[in-house]
Amino acid sequence: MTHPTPLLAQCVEHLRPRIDSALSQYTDLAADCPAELREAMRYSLLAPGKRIRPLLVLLSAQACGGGPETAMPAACAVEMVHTYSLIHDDLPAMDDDDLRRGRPTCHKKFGEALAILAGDALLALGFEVVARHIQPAAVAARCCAELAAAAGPCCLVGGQADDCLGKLRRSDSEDASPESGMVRLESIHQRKTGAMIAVSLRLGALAAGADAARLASLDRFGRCLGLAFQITDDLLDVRGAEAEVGKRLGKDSNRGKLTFPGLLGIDRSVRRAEELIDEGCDALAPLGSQADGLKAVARYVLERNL
Ligand code: GRG
Repeated sequence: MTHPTPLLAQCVEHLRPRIDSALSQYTDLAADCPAELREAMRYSLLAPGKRIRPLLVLLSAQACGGGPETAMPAACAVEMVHTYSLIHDDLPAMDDDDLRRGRPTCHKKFGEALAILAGDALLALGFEVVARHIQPAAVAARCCAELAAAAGPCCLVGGQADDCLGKLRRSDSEDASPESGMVRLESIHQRKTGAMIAVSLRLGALAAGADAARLASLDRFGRCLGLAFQITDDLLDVRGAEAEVGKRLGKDSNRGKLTFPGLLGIDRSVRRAEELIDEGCDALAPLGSQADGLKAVARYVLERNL
């Protein structure tokens, strides 16, 4: 595995266990929740994910002068919504995957019905956590609205729908120019992957009371990071080590999906991801050294091998 930069290692060592402990507390549900449902939710949520999105929430709050505790409910909510999307994406009706976060997928372990319900429950719980625990109430309402938009029909679910409807097939672009293939690919991924990364940054900033100028810098950073994240995900799909990545690889290229390496080749995809990370880090300049944690995550995204 690539060793993270020392700065990232410090942030992660300090923050990741706190995120995991808060996720565990929020899913330590009352007796009214059926035990099997609780187990399926916690199995997927507490599995060893990278926690990139909650780290972005907390580091974005830090970049805007806020402490981790103010933004922790938003960090957990984003991870719950992300985990719901992974559980549903793995279902037989979607990507039909057996392995996730190095373990059997939720439906392989608990059956399809419980996996669907565990995803539904995590989605609802994420919004409850923001609505109840982000202060003041007006900020909580804004965070709920922004998270709903990022997870909803015009972003995450819409991008997934386009993907399921075959809009990411290579054959669709064979007659078209590589440029139009890139536009389509970037549009789907901006919604499917980018929106949840962008909203993670916005929620951290909102919880810390950031002004419009800081939000705008974080939006520019988020757009670059989201796309670079997807390019590295595509690169891992073609050249990663399955045991390290913890999910089935080669599936996108094998299923004829349009991918960045498929369109640009491996070397140009790597260069494009590097350019995006440089551009994203430049956008953080107005936030000064308080944004160093975010820059470290950006470098990690570039170098990640899981
Ligand atoms: C089912 C509504 C719905 C959406 C599914 C998340 C998703 C949309 C699809 C997953 C497949 C995929 C290729 C997504 C793009 C990149 C991505 C989101 C990877 C998974 O996120 P990581 O790498 O995973 O941050 P961990 O496990 O570390 O959290």
